[in-house]
Amino acid sequence: MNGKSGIKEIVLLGLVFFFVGLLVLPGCNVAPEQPNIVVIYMDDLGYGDIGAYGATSLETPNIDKLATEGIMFTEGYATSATCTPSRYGLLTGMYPWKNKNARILPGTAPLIIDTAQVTLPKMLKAEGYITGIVGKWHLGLGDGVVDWNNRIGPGPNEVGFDYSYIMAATQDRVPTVYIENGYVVGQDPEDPIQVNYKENFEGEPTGLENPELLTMHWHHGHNSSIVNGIPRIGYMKGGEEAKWSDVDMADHFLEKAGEFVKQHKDEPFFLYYALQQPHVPRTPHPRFVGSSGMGPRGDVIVEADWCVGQFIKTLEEEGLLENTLVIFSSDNGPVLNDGYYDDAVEKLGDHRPSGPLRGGKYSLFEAGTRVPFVVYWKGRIEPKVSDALVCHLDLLSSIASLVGSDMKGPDSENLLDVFMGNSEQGREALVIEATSRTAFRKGDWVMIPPYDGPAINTLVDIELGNSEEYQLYNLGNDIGQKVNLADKEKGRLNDMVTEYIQIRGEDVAVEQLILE
Ligand code: NG6
Ligand code: CA
Repeated sequence: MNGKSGIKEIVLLGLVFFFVGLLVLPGCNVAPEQPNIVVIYMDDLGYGDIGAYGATSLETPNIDKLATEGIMFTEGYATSATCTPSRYGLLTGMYPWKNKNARILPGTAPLIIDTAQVTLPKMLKAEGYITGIVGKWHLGLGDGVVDWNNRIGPGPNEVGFDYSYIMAATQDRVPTVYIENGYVVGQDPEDPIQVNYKENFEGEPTGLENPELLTMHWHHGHNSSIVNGIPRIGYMKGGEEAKWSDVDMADHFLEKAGEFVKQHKDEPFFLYYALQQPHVPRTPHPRFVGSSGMGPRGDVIVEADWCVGQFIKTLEEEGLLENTLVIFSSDNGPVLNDGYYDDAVEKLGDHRPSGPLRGGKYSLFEAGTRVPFVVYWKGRIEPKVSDALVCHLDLLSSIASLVGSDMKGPDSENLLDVFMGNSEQGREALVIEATSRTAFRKGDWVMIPPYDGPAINTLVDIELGNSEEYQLYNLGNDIGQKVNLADKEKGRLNDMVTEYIQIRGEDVAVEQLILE
């Protein structure tokens, strides 16, 4: 080898080492992996509802195990304090307040995700994953008029799910039937299903007019059609054979989730397992009745915890646990009386579903959106408690980064290092939402702009966060949002309002801008 080519080779070798180094250095692009991905999503489970997050009067050993053996985020947020917008944010990586239709939907609402939009399942499907949803949907179905007796679409299958086994909206809304890949399960052409949210079908009993038929009584709303003795929101006729059994719902979804896993154990899969608990109506299977001593709300949390344990056991038995990234969270904060007399308030004892946080479901205060948020991957993620600021929004871009996709959600930050436990650098800022109102979190501080409307929703007994004044809290030393520092911290307040308006857009600016 002559001198010149020797130098060339050394330079080339150096370059090779440099690029190989880039690949293996922590924080740099690591070769993509394809673990199975499971999102276990609860409905209305509060920050304080599980043992690992501080509950002492409720036992949730299976969820606690995920939290203590995975990363337990103490500052993990849903995008919204109600279901539809929250799930919209999770699946699309886009702030729900950017879509005016992302608000609590009736069972007849059209699909609110654009079929051209990037979604978490679509991104994974493009990377070769089989994708499935089992459980609550609540993002609308169809494009205006739905015939429940034919194929119902567009729906989950048109926004990225290969397989769907869902309830259309909520357990308290009609239609009270399961829908598999767009078809009502057990649909009988001789007994067609009709659904109407405005008026009843002639001769059909209602919760309002037929209290004698009820096994559960309504407190507010929930006085339309009666199914299984439970009055619902909306009217439904027909489909007798197809109607679900409320007390069997948890077992049913668990079985479907398990079937999906077993069927697809040999290929990378994504499963969105969206449990219905502890949303109303709370209908524990008889074997869980009385299990919590707290009435149906506690009982269905114990039931859900059992489901989570069984589901993880299935992953384990199939030899998949070490190759599955599990994310556990809840769509929004807790509520006790959400429209039925079910002893949730009366039997609460000293349990605090919101933990140390103020507010609850529907609220702009912390308990509305700050939720249990756990990331677990056996053998891969080291256990820890993290106080990095993370949001469901971020899962799309972070998981994309894990599997080697360059798709991103519009508002989704790539926090893969945080979710894998290698960094504490979460988001710097986040806009949270509650029933179409928004607030702004930056660092430890949260700013809630003035809103009209009652301070408390007296029906559900939850502080909503409305005030004529700006509110500014330092969550670093005031997690319960007790001291409003808006007057004392004028400079910070101004900065936060300015940044918030930049993110939210000028339409919110006019009434909310502070003028000194
Ligand atoms: C409310 C319902 C409540 C619950 C909620 C949706 C009434 C009076 N209240 O309108 O019971 O169904 O919608 O909850 O009807 S969520 O978790 O799906 O957002
Ligand atoms: Ca919910």
